[in-house]
Amino acid sequence: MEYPAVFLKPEVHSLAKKYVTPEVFEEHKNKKTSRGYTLLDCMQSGIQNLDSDTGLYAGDEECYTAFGNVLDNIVEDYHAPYKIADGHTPDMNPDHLNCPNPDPEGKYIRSTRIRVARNLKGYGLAPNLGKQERLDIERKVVEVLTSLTGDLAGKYYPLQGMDEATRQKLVDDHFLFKKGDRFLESAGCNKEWPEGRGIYHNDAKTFLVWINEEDQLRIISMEKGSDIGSVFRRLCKAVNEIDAKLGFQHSPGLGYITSCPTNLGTGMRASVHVKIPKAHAHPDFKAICDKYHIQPRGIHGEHSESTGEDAGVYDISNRRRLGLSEVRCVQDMYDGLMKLLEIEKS
Ligand code: ADP
Ligand code: CIR
Repeated sequence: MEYPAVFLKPEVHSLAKKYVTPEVFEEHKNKKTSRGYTLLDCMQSGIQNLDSDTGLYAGDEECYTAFGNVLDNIVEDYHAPYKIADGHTPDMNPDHLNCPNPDPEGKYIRSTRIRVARNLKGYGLAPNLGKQERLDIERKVVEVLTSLTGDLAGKYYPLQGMDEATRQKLVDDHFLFKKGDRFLESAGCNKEWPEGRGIYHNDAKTFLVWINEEDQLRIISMEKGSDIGSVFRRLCKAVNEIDAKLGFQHSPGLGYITSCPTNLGTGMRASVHVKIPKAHAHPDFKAICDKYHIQPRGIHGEHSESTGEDAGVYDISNRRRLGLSEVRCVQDMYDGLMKLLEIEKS
């Protein structure tokens, strides 16, 4: 096993390159997790995508501890100033949230969405799942989801066999994931696509669960408008019920375990689609986003741009996920959003 020579190219700036030096690689290259995953396997995404920021995915929970301090270093760098020894404490109690509707007249905010990433105990993570394991996970999760009642009651729609028009409409309407991008492809997350993948949702499409995408579960609560409290309350109820029945991979220092180290902790992204052309053009836009720990994206998913009738509409979400509670993640998004709205209005 050779150190990946492409990492020596000056344009590579990933965290994987930073922490897997040739010496570090030499020290850990022959180690394997009990599911057979190596450091080189974890690094494939960064090796095949030289523009990666992180450049590494975990194939199973053990990867986070199997290769000396490599993953700890990456996690602490990305999630600075958090230290794994500090410990991560979850809080999914919606009564602890203080987010009065930021836009009751609906002038700026189109929709609100909060998702968490979760993975089941006893299985590998997406990059290192075999076909049978993936199907087992799908079956178990669907069994639990179809037992939910009230506003969480819904149906499962497997990707396999879904007609193309239905699939495309679900993607265009912001409900469904696309096939994993080149980063996920090289990490191994797209194997045997679309088998074992699918989406569960209620009739109103306000509660959705993606199965076997980048993580085994992406649990999503969303609705039109800006009632963040309502969206969070529904999410908490769903996540707590699913957790009680299935059990999620979790560790005291890393929080909920996810395949991408950037999602560790809460696995949460709380976002609004909000029209803020003026705030976005403001010279301090980036500084404000950094100060309030929020991240802007285009509204068609990560790495998309806002154009046409969507010009000026941005996806604004929390940036921090580890070392703070789920409640605090939503609060981060809210506080940053309020600041951007203040600028937009002035
Ligand atoms: P994530 O990592 O949260 O799943 P993506 O950026 O890939 O993020 O988004 C997934 C899908 O969710 C996309 O179709 C995106 O448009 C949609 N989405 C994200 N936030 C919102 C929101 N606040 N309102 C409506 N749709 C949203
Ligand atoms: C990278 O390393 O740049 C990509 N793998 C993307 C990292 C962001 N995380 C994510 O989308 N889950």
